[in-house]
Amino acid sequence: MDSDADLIAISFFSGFATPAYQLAKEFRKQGKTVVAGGPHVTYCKEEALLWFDAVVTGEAENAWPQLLKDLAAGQLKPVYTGTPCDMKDLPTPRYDLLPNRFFVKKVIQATRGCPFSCSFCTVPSLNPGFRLRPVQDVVRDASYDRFPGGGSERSSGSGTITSPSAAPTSGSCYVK
Ligand code: B12
Ligand code: SF4
Repeated sequence: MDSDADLIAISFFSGFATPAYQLAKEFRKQGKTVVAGGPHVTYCKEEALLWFDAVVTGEAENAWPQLLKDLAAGQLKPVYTGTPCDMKDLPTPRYDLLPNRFFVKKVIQATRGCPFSCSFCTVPSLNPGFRLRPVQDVVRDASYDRFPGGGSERSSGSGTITSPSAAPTSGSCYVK
């Protein structure tokens, strides 16, 4: 809980909503501005707003810069509505910032969305359409090796693999 951050941003699945709300409460007690995004917040924003200063629904890429500008101007709004983003030129994540307790640090995103529409699944509405990142961007992310100590984090190549020709499966399409 010790942090000198100006802004605390939390991402969580529905199953972790209760501990995420408790975290938000503790950070707000310290006077921090606390915001959230992700699947649960997207579908339960009124509930989340009881605990957070602001929520971002949908995809963050198009909404996050405005949130930061508003925060800097002291004009944070309660809700920012993200829209499906262009998958070209997404920056490489700062994998090196993840703490060592992460089992696999280098999780690489190649596609977003899904060509299917299973009724129970968050993906068709949270990440509409089926979008691919340019191959060179994915290769750039895969080549990231700026880990502390100079070594390259070896990952088992986990990722979400979906293609228009794949058969729908129950649950998220995750292949290791
Ligand atoms: C990869 C993945 C995993 C991997 C994670 C590997 C890792 N090291 O990170 C593994 C296999 C471990 C996993 C496990 C589980 N998963 Co999972 N997983 C996914 C998957 C396929 C991709 C998530 C991802 O990283 N996407 C890439 C990022 C960039 O996209 P994103 O998360 O959508 O985030 C965007 C927005 O949501 C938003 N956003 C998200 N967070 C935040 C935070 C802030 C502050 C802001 C502003 C915006 C924001 O901006 C982002 C960029 O646009 C999704 C399905 C999907 N295709 O989205 C399911 C999904 C997230 N998983 C889900 C579930 C249920 C689980 C499990 C609980 C399953 C289980 N019963 O065990 C476990 C929980 C494990 C745990 N302890 O946390 C559900 C969550 C549903 C819900 N209502 O919350 C999803 C949505 C699948 C589904 N369709 O139902 N998962
Ligand atoms: S469960 Fe799998 S196949 Fe069905 S919509 Fe979700 S990601 Fe696509």
